[in-house]
Amino acid sequence: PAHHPLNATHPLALAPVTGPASSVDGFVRQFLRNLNYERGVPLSASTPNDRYFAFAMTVRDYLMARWLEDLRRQRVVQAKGVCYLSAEYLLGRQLDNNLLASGLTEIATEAMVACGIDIEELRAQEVEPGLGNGGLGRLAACFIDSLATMGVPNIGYGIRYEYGIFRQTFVDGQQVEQPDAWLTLGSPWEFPHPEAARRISFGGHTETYDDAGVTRSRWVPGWDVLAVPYNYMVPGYLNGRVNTLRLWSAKATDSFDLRVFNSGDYEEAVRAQTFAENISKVLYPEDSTPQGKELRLQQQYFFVAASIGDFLEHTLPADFDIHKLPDRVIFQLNDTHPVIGVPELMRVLVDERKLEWDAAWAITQQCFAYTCHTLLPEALEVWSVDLLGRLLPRHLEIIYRINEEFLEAVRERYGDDEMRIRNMSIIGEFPERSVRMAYLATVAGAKVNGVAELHSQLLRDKVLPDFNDFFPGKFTNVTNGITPRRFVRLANPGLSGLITEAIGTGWLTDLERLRELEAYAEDPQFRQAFAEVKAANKRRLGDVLRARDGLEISDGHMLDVMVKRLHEYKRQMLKLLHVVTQYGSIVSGRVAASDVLPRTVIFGAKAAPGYAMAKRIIHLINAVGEVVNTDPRVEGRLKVLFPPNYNVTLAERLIPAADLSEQISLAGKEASGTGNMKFALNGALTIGTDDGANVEIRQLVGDDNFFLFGMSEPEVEALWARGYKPADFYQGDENLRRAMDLIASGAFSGGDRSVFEPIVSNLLYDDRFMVLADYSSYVAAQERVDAAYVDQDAWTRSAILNVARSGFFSSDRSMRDYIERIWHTPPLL
Ligand code: F55
Repeated sequence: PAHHPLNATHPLALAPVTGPASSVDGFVRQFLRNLNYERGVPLSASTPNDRYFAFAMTVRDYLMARWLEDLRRQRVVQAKGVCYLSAEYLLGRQLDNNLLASGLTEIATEAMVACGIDIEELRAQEVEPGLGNGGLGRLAACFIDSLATMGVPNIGYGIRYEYGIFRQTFVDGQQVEQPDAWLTLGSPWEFPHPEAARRISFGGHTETYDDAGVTRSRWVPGWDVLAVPYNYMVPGYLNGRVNTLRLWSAKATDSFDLRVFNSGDYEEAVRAQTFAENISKVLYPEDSTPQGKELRLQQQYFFVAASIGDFLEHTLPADFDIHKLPDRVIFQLNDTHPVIGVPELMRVLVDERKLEWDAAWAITQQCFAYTCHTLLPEALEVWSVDLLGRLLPRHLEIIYRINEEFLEAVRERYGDDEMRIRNMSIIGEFPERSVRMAYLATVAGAKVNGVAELHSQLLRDKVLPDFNDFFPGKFTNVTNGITPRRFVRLANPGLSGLITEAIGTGWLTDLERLRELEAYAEDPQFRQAFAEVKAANKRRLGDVLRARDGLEISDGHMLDVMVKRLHEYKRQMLKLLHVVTQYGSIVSGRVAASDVLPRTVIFGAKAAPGYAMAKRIIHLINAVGEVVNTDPRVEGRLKVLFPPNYNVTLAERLIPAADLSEQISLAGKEASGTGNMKFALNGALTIGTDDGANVEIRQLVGDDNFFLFGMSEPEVEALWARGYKPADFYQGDENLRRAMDLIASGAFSGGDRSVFEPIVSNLLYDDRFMVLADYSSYVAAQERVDAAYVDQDAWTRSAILNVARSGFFSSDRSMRDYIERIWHTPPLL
C-alpha cells in the first residue's frame, strides 16, 4: 500500500514542541495537568504515588524537547556513537538526578510548596531500579551519565529485568532474599515501544545450501521470542542534551498462540508463553562466579541480538553502506556477558548481508572493544559447547571458524607450539569442551582494557600474557571513575555548597578543579566548615538509619564504613577480626573501654544466594554486632551496624557521612573498586591495601592521607610460592589467636561452637585470600587511624586533601580516556 507521507514540513513539526514554561507557575500547571490527564485523578483525591508519577512526568516533559532534538541531531549528523552493551545498569533513583540535570530543582521545589505537597514524600515513593549486582552495573550507569554530560552520542543497551537485585532482609541475623518487584507500581521514566519489538531466535539447527554456486550455511531456528524496547532518558548535566538507555523486555511471539491452537493443550501453551517471558524476568545475583545456566545465556543473546539488530536497522539509515560500519559505531562489551554479540554480528554480515567472511571479520574486529572487570579465574565466563550449540548452533559454527583462523595465525607466528595453541584456543577442553568468552572477546576486540593501572598490568602479564604477545598494542588501561553529579552534588549537598563557595562553579564538569581546594585545607575556617558538613551528614545518616532500620549511631563516634558485595576476596572477615579483637581486649580487661576510640562500624553487603561462606560471614557480622552492641562492658564505645539491603539509595547517604573507608581486598584481587573513589571524593580517609584503584588513590592523595597496610601483589605471590600456612600466623600472633578463639568458642552464637566453625577452619586451614597473613598489618594500621583521629583538625585537613586530589576519578575522565584510546567518538557539538 502507498505510504502516506509524513508532513514533516508542517511548521509545528519542524522543531520539537517546546516544553512547559520554566517557571514555578509553568511547573505547577504541567504537574496538575499530568495528575489530571495522565493519572486521571484530582489533586484532592491523589495518593502519594499519583503525585510522584505526575511530578516525575513533569520533569520528563521539560526534558522531552531536548531528547527529541538529540534523536534528530544524531540521525542528521550521522556521527560515530558508542553502543554500550551491558547486562547490568545499577541506576539508582532517577528523580533527583533528572531534576539536577535539567536545572529544575528550585522551580520544582517551590512548585510543590505552592501545592502544599511534601517533596520528600514524593522522593520516598521512587523504587530504585536495581538492575545490577554492584560495581560493574553501577559503572555502566556512571558512564552513560558522563557521555550525556559530554555530549557524546551513546545508546546504552541492556535488559529490563522485571526483578532486579534481590531485597535483602535478616532473619535471626541470616540473609533472606526477597524478590525486587520494582515495577509493581510502574515507572514514570520508561517509554515502551511494543511496535518496535524485534524477533529473536533460538535453537534449531544449521544447514548448508547453494547460493548461486557458493555453498553457504544458514540457521534454521527452533523458537523465538519478541524483544520489546523500553527507552529511558539519560540527561546530561545542564547541557540540554539527552541520550538514550534502551532496555529490552521479553514477550512471547504469536507462534506460542499458534501452538495453543494446534495442540489444543491450552495449559501447555500458556506454560510456553511463560517460558518465553522468563528471559527478562530476573537479574542473576551472582557477582563473580557466573553459573553456566541456560537462561543466562538466553538473556545474553536476547539483549545483544536485539541491540545489534536495532542499531543496524533502526539507528542507521536504510541505505547505509555496511562496510562503513566502523565509522559509525563501537560496541563496547561490558565484561564478557555481551560477547555473544561477536558471532552475532558475523552472522548478520555473512548470512544476512552476504558479505565475504574476511570482509565481515575485518568489520567486526573494528566494531568491538572489550572491558575486563576481574582477575579471579572463577569469574571468567565459559559456556559449554554442548549448551551453546543447542541454543545457538550457527553461532557455535562461527566461533569455531573464528578460532580455526586465529589458531592458524598463531601457528604461523610461533610454529607448532601445541602447548601455546591449547592455552590460547577459544575452545577449552577441560573439564568439558567450552567456549572461553574472554578469549573470544580478546581475539575479536580492537582493544582490551582493564579498569585500573594495576589490574591492566596484571591482565597483560598474568591473565592473558600470550594474547598480549600476539596482539601488541591491543591491551590498554582505562581507570574507572564515578559521576560527581550523583555521588558528590546530589549525595552531599553540604560539601557541594562549600566547594562552590570556595572555588566557584564549574568543578562538577571539570573535577580536576577540586585541586583549588588544596589551599583551603590550610584555612582553619574552611576546615571548621568542612567538619560541620561531615557532622551534619552523620546526623542525616542517623535519621535515615533510625527511620529505615531502627538503628542508632552514637554522637562523637568515628564512622568506619565497609560497603560492597560480600565476597571472601574483599575480606569483610578482616574488618570483623579487628572488631572482635577490640571487643576481646575490652571484655578481658586488657584495655579499659574508656581508652578505646569511640567507633561505629557499618557494614553493607549482599551475598550471592548460593554463596554459603559469604552468607555465613553475614550471619557472623550480625552475631558479633548483637553481642558487642549490648555488652555493658563496652560502654557504648564500639558499635557494629549492618543495615540490610545496601543499595544505591543507601550508599548516597552512607558515603558522605563516613570518616573511614575500608578498601581491604587481598592485593591483586580487586580489579579497581569504585566505592573507594566515592569515599575519597566525599572526604573519608581510606584504610586500604595496594590493590585496584587504591594504588592510584594513594599516589594522588599522598601517603600521609591514606592508611596503607598489607602485602603488595608481588609479596602475595611470593608467599604463595613459599607455601602459605595460615595456622602459622594464628600461632604467631596473640591478638589473632584470641580473636579467632573467641569466635570459635561460641561467644557470638550462644555457646554453640558449630555455627561459625566453618569460617574459623576455613581461615585456619585454607584462607585463599590471606586474611590471617594481613591481620597484624591491618591492626597496626587501625592503630594509626585511632591516633590520627584524635587530632580532629589534622584529620579534617587530610579529608579535604582527599577531596582536592581525587578529581581524577570523575567518570568524565574515564570517558575521555575511552574516547581517546578506544572509541574515537568526539562529542557532537
Ligand atoms: C556480575 C555478573 C557476573 Cl556473571 C560477573 C561479575 C559481575 C559483577 O558485578 N562484577 C563486578 O561488579 N565487578 C567489579 O567491577 C567494578 C567496575 O569495573 C570494579 O571496580 C570491581 O573491582 C569489580 O569487582
